[in-house]
Amino acid sequence: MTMGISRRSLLTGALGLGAVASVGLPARSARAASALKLTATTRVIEVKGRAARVFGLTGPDGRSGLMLAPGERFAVSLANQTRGPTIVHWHGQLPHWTEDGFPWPETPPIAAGAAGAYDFAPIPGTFWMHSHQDMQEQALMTAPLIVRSAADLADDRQEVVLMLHDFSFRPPEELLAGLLKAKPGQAMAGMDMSAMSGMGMGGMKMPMPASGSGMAMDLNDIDYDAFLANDRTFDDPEVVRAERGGRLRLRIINGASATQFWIDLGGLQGQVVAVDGHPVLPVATARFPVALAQRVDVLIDLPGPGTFPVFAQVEGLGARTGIVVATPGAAVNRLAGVATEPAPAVDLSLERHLSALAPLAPLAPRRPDIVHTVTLDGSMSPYAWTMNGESWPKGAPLKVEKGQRVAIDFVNRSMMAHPMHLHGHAFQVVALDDAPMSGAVRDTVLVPAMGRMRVVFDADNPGRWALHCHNLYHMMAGMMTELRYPGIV
Ligand SMILES: [Cu+2]
Repeated sequence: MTMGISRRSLLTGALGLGAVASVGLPARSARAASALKLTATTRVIEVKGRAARVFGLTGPDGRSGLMLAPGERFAVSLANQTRGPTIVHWHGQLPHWTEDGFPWPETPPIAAGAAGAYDFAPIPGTFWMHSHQDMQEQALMTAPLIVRSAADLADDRQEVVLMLHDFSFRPPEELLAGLLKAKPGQAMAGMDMSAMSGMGMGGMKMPMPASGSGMAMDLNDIDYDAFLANDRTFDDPEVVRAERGGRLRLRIINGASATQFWIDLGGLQGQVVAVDGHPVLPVATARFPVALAQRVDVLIDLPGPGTFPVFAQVEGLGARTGIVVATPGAAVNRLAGVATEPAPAVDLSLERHLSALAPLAPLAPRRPDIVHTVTLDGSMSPYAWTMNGESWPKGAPLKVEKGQRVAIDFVNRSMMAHPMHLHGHAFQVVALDDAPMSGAVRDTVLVPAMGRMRVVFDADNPGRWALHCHNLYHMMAGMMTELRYPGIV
């Protein structure tokens, strides 16, 4: 058995959540002729010893999500086997707007018992899928969407998917209602925290980093019951078996609804090689943040035999989750679900070091044809979040025309960082707080509290596209707008 084959068979055993690549298997070619079946369903998982009924998105092999081979089309039939309507967004992919999985009037949700069809050429990288219907995302209607490239195959690394979630036993509608009940002037810090905790509300404050202003930023709107890595808590983590000296490609997906994490590789060194599916110049790191909806690909070469936990710690808290990588025969001991020190607020410490491998305009920087300024405002009490002063569905769409180079200046005037996501386009980060950079190409960027950020993209995908904060509760409270091309509606 060659090393390559043994890696591939290891891979099959190691992917707890991500769909397994059946690369090289005869089934693959047969599959291309017909759509891959993806099922929106309900399932029961165990969280802290209690059964929890959650949603799921199950691929043709019975695992969560999809993994596509190099060059394979995203030809998918999505069967809705839940009791209500759903619609699933292929986060970061660039399909025709009517296949994006957003509930526009022209693209209504899939009724219970019905199916939707999708067919487009996906871009390679680490992506994910999640419901854009109501608050189904919080109830785990989320899954990995991995599109492998020929280079991935040639690199022959063991693929490990690490998908993060926040979890509450309470229905998300109840959590949102609790937040919306906050009255003006009810400062979160001064509230009876035990009562708030009973309502599932977090709303903690932390001093602004690198600011002598004494201002406090807001974190963690919701007081969650658990944090999951590949659907499991750290009391009972997924154990990924790897060879001694194994070479891994860790695909981290923050699929949480309102929680941002610090990834800590424990004793390992990693190289960040892609964010949001888009390659970057490698950055060596052992600890880095991953904002809501973002993905980070990290190459890790194991130094030898042993047990290697990969921690994901919640910003502002000691709570953590993660997975454990272990070589054959290595003992796996129980790890504490709470770190000794709370993690700081998630920041731009990684973002500042990122540089796209394929920037938008590598040789002749082109000035934007149009600049849209998008102000981000809001507060925890009253719980209201706006873009350009308006709450979705109110507000004027941002207009762009095909062929334009578009800049969006995000101006955050609130005390909370917002992970802003644009559908249907990949943008490049070109300025942080007015300092120019040739940053990462992404689909989701964290705009820091009281910070500014410029992203630029080429308007090449006509349609109606959502632009919103990926904190689910902020989006539900109105932090969403539309990017619209002429002639669509
Ligand atoms: Cu937000």
